[in-house]
Amino acid sequence: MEENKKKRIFSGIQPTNTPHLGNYFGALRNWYKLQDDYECVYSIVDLHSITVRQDPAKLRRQISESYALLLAMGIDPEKSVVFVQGHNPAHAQLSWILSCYTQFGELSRMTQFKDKSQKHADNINAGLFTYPVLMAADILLYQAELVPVGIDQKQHVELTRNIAERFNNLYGETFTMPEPYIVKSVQKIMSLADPNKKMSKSDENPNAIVTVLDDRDTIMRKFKRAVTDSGCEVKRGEGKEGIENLMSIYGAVTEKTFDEIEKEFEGKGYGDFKTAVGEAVADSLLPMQENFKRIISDKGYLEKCMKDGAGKAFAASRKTLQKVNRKVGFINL
Ligand code: ATP
Ligand code: LTN
Repeated sequence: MEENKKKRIFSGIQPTNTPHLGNYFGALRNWYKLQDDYECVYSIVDLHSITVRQDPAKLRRQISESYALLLAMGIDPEKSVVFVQGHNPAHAQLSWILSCYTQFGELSRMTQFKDKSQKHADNINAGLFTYPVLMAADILLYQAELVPVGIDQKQHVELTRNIAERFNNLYGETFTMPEPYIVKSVQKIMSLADPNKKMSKSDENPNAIVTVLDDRDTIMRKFKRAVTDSGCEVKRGEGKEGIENLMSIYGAVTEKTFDEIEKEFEGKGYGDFKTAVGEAVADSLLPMQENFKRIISDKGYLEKCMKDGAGKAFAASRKTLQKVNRKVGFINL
């Protein structure tokens, strides 16, 4: 009997800083939810992170912490492949090959490149420019069908599809066509300091971000200070982006709809609402924070998981790399 094969999923997160609520609700929480129904491959993308200057000691710590966080949020290394990108050399190899099938003009149109080269005008390096090709290699190496990401990464997944299609047209069916998997209600969590900007790990203002490791007092303080408007009704509407953002966060935690939230807070002010959001977030993060403390202090376990993950990732990607090598005319030994 034909085995009912599960669809393959790939996603990655940069170990640039502690993940925030945008990363968590927009992407990471879905990684956890998907692992029973899909064959999942999840990566800490260290190679991507050095497109922006990193402090080496801090980066090393962040890689371990990001890895431990994935386990702490319930991603099971026995069920899913969890690995550090740089531990599988196939990513850099395929990335080089695919860069020869990607046009300069295509990469110039990427909004993340445009944003980041403005932000880091003193270091517009070639890696920042070819970043999306490495991301395409990540996805295509594992023949992933779905890529759970926030909406800001949709353009990169579309470029991945273009590269895959071009390669398939030239050499015959080689890569599976990936689709982005974006959860609509939390596709973009905004900064608490400026609700017109996305919450971003690289924001210099610590009050703009709630990280998944912030303690209860910090979470409550940041939500109390969150920028809203001069009104007082907990409702969506013109000029109420700050409140709407808090409603999305509250909805993400409690799984309540906007309408339900508006009803719940009818007749109550912003103060009460902000306290409720803070408490709901702090309560929901607590179990993960406790798991994290346990896992990060067990270096032996972490290293074993990383090693096993790297081995599984290498095994899962080997066939694709060999196929690509053969198609372009290289010799596989
Ligand atoms: P940086 O600011 O350093 O670029 P980032 O905050 O965008 O980092 P990434 O590591 O690039 O974080 O993203 C990890 C995942 O989180 C991606 O799938 C991305 O789409 C998603 N994501 C990032 N920011 C948000 C946000 N504000 N809302 C929803 N999803 C987000
Ligand atoms: N570019 C992504 C991180 C990333 C990724 C990937 C996401 C690297 N490789 C492959 C999905 C699939 C980001 O900045 N969030």
